[in-house]
Amino acid sequence: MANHDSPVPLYIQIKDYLRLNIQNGVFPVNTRIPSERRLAEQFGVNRLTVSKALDELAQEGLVYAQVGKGTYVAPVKIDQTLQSLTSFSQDMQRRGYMPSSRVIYAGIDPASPEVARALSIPSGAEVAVLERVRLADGQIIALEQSHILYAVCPGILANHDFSRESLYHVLRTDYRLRLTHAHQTIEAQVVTAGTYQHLEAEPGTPVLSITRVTYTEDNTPVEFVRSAYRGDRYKFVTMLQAIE
Ligand code: 16G
Repeated sequence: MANHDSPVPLYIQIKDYLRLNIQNGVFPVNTRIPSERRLAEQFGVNRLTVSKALDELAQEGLVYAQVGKGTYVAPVKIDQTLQSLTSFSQDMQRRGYMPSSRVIYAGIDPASPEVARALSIPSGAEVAVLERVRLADGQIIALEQSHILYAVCPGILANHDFSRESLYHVLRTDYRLRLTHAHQTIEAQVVTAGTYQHLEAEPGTPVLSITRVTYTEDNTPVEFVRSAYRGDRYKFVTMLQAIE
């Protein structure tokens, strides 16, 4: 039952109750939460109040509605935790810079054993390889070599100009891939002479080497990226939250 005398609005009380139960695992990921009608009865409120609570939880990415079936608990969103899964273009735009790219290589190649392992495909399977120098306001920030599972994006290199277009935008809009999470490692490294040349940086300058495997909603690895960010021009910022 909701506390009708509390200064906390009823829909917030319902939101808090649902959020707590989602966080505690009482309502596990991808299971249905009680119906609007049940919640309205349980809290002694009208269905509009419950519906407002559910709408807001959906906007916050905690639940999603399945038409005709009900409301389900959403998988944990990366951006609710520590970092968001952003593309270079989004990342730069958010920081107020104009992103651009120079394409160094674009081709459909057989996957090397390392790439094949990362993407869980057989060695030699086709991957679209895209190597780009990434710039912000005309300044070189990084060199990136992406390997994308070609089976999920046939024709991608022939139909797009990645010196202008965002890879994630194309994967999301043209190929309808829902890129939801990624596994990323970052380490400080001295890189090859060729990489320094592309970065137009003095050999020995600190570089952040990043590898990322990006997954779609159903956990399919679709992208394996190796990148080198100029340590003097780029830093990673992470928000940390106490575990209660
Ligand atoms: C980011 C990603 C990279 C992705 C690229 C797409 C890291 C370390 N890497 O740079 O995996 O391929 O964005 O950028 O953050 P785009 O959509 O702007 O082409």
